[in-house]
Amino acid sequence: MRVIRACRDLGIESVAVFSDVDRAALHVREADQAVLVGPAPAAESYLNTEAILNAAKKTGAEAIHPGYGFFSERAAFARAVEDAGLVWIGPPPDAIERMGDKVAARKLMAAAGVPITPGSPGTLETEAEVREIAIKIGFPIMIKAAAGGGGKGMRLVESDQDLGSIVRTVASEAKSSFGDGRFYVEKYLKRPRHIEVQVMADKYGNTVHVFERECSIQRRNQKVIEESPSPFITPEMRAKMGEVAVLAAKAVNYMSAGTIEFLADADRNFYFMEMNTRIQVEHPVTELVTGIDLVRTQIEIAAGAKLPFKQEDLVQRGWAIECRIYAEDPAAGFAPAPGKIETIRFPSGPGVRNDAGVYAGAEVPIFYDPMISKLATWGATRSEAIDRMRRALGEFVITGELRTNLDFHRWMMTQPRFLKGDFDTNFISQEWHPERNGAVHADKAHLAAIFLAAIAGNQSANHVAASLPQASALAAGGMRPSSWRMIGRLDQLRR
Ligand code: MV4
Repeated sequence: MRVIRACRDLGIESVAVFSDVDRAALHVREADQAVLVGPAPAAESYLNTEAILNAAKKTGAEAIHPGYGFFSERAAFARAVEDAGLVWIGPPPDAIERMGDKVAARKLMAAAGVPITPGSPGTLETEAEVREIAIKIGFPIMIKAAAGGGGKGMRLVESDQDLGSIVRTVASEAKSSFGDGRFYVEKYLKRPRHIEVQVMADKYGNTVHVFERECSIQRRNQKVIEESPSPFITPEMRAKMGEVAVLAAKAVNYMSAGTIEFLADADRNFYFMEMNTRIQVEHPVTELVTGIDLVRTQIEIAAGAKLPFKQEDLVQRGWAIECRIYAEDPAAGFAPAPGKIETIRFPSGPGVRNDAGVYAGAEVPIFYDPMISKLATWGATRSEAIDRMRRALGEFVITGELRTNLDFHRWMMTQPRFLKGDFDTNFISQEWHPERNGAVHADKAHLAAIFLAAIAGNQSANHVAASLPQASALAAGGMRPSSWRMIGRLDQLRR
């Protein structure tokens, strides 16, 4: 949907591809043309290079945008696109490949003058080598599988006592999970923040950064809330991070949109973690504070245009926050909870942007990431952006057999530490206790549902429960609808 919109703004026709279960998806309805590429399993459809290239040939498409999903960060696919004589709207395949190898990227970044977490320069083989590094940098340390990434194949070592057994565990797990037993060592950062910098580069060596995004609100290595600016960094740190991000991009002759991810410690030291060689889910917050259309710019750059802005043209204005709205159950460990959407009401109004991929009557399939929408708000200040997010979340209604994380986000927008900007990557695991926070919601929502179901008459209590996110928001202390509003809602339920 995001790419279709950028194309439409540019007067370019779009072709969507879809799998069997996405036949009725919003992007299929909205694109100028749509082509079926195979059955639900991604390997047979969205990751089927031949089917995608055939779809392009059949429709006369001239370029392929990989989005942030299946096609992105796949150097072989990017090469196949270029070999077929099509334009790849993304970074050079070589850059994708070089950043995809975590150890090689770490070495390359160190050589380019980008700060990396203290640790081993390359991969290690033995316990003795690990110990030597550990003595130099001090415990605790992290042992990371070379072929891991995204938090997989990573282990903390608190002291020399556990070192031997953990080295053996990481090596054997890495061998069995990734077919590659190599590992490296880093100093362990205790309460790190995840702060990333957007970069954009054209084919002519012009490279700029488009400031930072604060992405520390995550659970199990999945971002949930992002914002820009970061409430943590100083102007000096911002300037330094931007400068370093441009160095990192230039080191791989980068082109198109990309993101340099950093871990920052409490002392505001920051270290390169990895580069995402794609446009990211959280790009709207950058667009909201800079006024730049990153996706449109990607397309223009791929077509051979010069970067339409210089570093000194770019400024951050105000504050933007994004909540990822998923079909998942926060009370059940955020397990996917997809299904059919019966009715949906999207928030709108001043400062609200909702990039949704669904509509009333659509099904969120179980096969892919169960994302419903990216809800972003803008405000002149951080507190205005948060107030607007609270309002937007209050307006957001989704009914049907699926569950959503809307209540989780409503809870987040009331959290004192979040409101102060005082958080790190451990926030959700430390503060979210579904048996405490989630259960309160469920109980009160359930009571309200039973009450209303009795009056509404012909609908089951469960059905009504799903249709009443406001009831649980009320339980969270967020909203207090008056009696006449409740009566208005009863009228809606009867329809
Ligand atoms: C770390 C770390 C602490 N110290 N490395 C997790 C994802 C992977 N790409 C890197 N990760 C981490 N690496 C050192 N030396 C803590 C994490 C980490 C984390 C990082 C970013 C966002 C969320 C996270 C959640 C848990 C652990």
